[in-house]
Amino acid sequence: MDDLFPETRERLSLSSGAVLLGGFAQAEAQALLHAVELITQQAPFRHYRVVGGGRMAAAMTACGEYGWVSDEQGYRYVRTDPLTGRPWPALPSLFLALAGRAAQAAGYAGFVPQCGLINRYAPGAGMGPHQDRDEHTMEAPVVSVSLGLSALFQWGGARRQDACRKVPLHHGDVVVWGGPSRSHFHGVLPVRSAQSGTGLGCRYNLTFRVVD
Ligand code: MD3
Ligand code: FE
Repeated sequence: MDDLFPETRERLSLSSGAVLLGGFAQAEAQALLHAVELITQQAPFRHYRVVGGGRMAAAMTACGEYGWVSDEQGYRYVRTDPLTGRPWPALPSLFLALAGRAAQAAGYAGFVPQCGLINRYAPGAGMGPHQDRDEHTMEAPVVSVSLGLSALFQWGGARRQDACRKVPLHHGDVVVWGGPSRSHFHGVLPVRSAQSGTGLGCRYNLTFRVVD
């Protein structure tokens, strides 16, 4: 999955409000990963249970005013990390600034996230098609940043049965999901190793969200 023509990926409108900013976070990638490392010292990665049994293939943690969790009460945003009983670590200013700049570049001014959700995919891990609708407001876009191993993102439509398009996401890519795209189905095919030249053994995805 080498990126032979990165210039053609610089800015790509996926559909109805979603904009791929290829390599937008590349220059900051190491700093972002360092910030992730610091966050996970306070709020370690964990595998949540999924409704219906089993556990999520991606390990997760969060920072900011809210974190997303899955427990016996279902999927929801909470202010306290259930693993530690402490508030989630603060959103680093690096995250806030990047999310704001990316949203701005995609046409969404004044984006101030309340949650930075961090997903870690070991080789073989993916995420089945789903909608993100646990936030109490769907007005704001979601900003996502891909780091480490590449992945094939599955981009669907407003209905589960709508056709999916496969979009490769590479180290440093940022996607802003606003407007109608905000409620579209999406997923991640199982990540394969040996897809990246970053030297990282996993894929990391940061998503920045407004919750309420
Ligand atoms: C489109 N994460 O955390 S990021 C998730 O790569 C999630 O870890 C995937 O789906 C990942 O919920 C995909 C891209 C993404 C994130 C949120 C969205 C696309 C989205 C919300 C609405 C529409
Ligand atoms: Fe999602």
